[in-house]
Amino acid sequence: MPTNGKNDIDKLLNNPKVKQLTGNVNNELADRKKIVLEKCAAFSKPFTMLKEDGNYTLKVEPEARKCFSDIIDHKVQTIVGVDSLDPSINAGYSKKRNIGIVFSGGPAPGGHNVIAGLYDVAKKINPETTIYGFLLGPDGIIENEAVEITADLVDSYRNLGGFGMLRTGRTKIDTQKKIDLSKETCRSMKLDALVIVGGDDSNTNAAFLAQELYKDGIQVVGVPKTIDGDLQVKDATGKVLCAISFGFHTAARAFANQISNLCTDSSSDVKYWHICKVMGRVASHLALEVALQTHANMTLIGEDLSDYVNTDRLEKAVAQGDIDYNAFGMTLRHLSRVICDGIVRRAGVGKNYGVIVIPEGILEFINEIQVFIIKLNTIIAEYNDIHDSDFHQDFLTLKDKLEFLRRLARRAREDGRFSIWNTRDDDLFNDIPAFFQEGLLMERDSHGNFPFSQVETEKVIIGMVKDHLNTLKEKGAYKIGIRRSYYQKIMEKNNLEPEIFGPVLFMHYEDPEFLRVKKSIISKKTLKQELVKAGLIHKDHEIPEPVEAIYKKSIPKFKTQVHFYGYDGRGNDPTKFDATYTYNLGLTVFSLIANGVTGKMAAIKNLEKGFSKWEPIGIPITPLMHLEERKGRLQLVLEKSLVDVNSAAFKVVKALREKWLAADIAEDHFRIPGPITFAEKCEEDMPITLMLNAVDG
Ligand code: FBP
Repeated sequence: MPTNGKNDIDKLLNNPKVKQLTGNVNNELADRKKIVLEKCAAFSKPFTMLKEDGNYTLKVEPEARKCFSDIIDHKVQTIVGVDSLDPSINAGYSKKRNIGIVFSGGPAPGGHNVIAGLYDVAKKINPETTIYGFLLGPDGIIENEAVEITADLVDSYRNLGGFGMLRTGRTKIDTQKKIDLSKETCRSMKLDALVIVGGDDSNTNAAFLAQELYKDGIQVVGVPKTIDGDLQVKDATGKVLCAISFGFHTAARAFANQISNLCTDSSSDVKYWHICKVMGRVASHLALEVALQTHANMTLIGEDLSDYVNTDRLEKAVAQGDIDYNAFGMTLRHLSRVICDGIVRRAGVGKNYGVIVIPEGILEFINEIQVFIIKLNTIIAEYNDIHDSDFHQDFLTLKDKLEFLRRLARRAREDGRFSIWNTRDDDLFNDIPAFFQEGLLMERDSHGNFPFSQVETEKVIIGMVKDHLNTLKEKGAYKIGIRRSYYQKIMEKNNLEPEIFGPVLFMHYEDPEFLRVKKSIISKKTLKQELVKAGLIHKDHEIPEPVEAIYKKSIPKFKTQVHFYGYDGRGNDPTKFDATYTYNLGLTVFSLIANGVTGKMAAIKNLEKGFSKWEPIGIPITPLMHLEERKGRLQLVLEKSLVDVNSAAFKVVKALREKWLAADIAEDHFRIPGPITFAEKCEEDMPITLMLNAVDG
């Protein structure tokens, strides 16, 4: 009987087992959503109050005082739990509210739990309170696009990664028109409070909106989000208020897992160098944490490079009674030499493989590139201002952009006062590869940030590394070390005397472990010359096969695999640390709102000391602001926290750098971080960076 194909497939698809196997939600995910997270001690009480904390010193930038007159003098406040409130206070605390929340900037694991925490407590205090979620980031506020957040919506995203519930965007509310439209939205929705979940730029935006909406009585509270980990808050004396933004731990763990797998693969297959670029637009916190999690062979840290001083150059200049400013900070060329040195040394002990971690924002710390970035930022911003147009629309191709720059260089030649782009800049810029020129000229985001994630940083660096390795190879300085026992075995098997050939072939034949072919032997021809010179073969004879085989084994091939870790880790479900942190941030947000706060960032103090010591606080944003060059102009922004080269975490990585490079006969020292799990006991329950920085002495 002929089978009815459609009926068969329908039957198969309706089979309960097939349905379960092909459903969107697996059991583990379903369980994850149901996990109830611990609350900080302050939230175990029915209500909260705020206590001013006078232990912190905040230094105010005079310009900020002018811009934020109503909120600039706010202080750090600690949230304390209380059993009851005075009825007059309770009326305000527990009133029905409309609260809007928005995600801003790149996604970060844990964002949904901020909403879950806020929703749970707000509804508990007053079930008539409504939480609205603005869609697609700040555009949702400007264009009044919002959804009401319901219990079902919260439950379907609890403990899950991404910002899928509301999605996100990078628009900056920076013009009077956008500010007016945002105010209009808040007023028409009768919002009591607006919550901005974002990084340094978005919290900067939150402060400006807090001031703008102050007279309307609409509160604005920020939440520290960014996988980059560069939103950390210390007071003027260095006391930590917020050790890390949420999302950092998860992203770092996700990157570390992948990179650790590469460590395993590369030390098994022993033929590739894996080049891993990891996100972090400017700061290298993620790379530093990945180094601690994986012990990859080499990890570059941007902040370390700018701290670099070429002492040889400096001493030479000092001896001549001069100062060599080029001795400060690392150049691309020097960086490529440092990488080559590690590769060559590992090859010398037979390890022609390994893993290198490169932070996405590394170029920001290389002087010559930084100069280009600043100059081009200014040029593009000025062009847009003067012409009331868009540089990238007006100059579509790289050729057009280069021609525009050439015209600027010509202008500089004719007009001495015009110095932003001179002939030297133009010549240097024309020396770099086209793909990199294109990268440096890429469109900045609405905050004026350079789009590092879109530039093939690793390609630039590895291109230079490859070139230099080729030079070293030609000079005979890049060779794979041959295990002494292997050499002896091959020679003896072929009835050749290892002790006779050894001193002719190798430079330090006395080395008990690894033998390096002499520098002068860089081809079959030079190999034969050495053998003939030593009288081991006649010039008309062939090189003995095993000798040639040993020589061939010493020739390195630098084979690379390039990886980018960013968006993948950013989309991971949160670690228990991030899930708990963000849920408590949501509770903190409500507490700040219910206690009448505006212009503050919700934060958890003592993150680095473990959950039992976590303390929810409100940090005033405006006293943290400083003036920074953006889009060619000085603007008030929250300062990005870079890796502190004097921190314990960095010092530890620096001290263990040589060990992890493992350019010796020992095994590699790779560390397997283990899977990200919600289980009670996991290997480490917070970023290693935080734990190290909290270690005394
Ligand atoms: P946020 O600071 O907005 O959280 O974003 C950080 C980040 O993930 C960087 O690490 C990366 O450089 C950038 O976003 C990528 O931007 P985009 O998502 O626009 O490609």
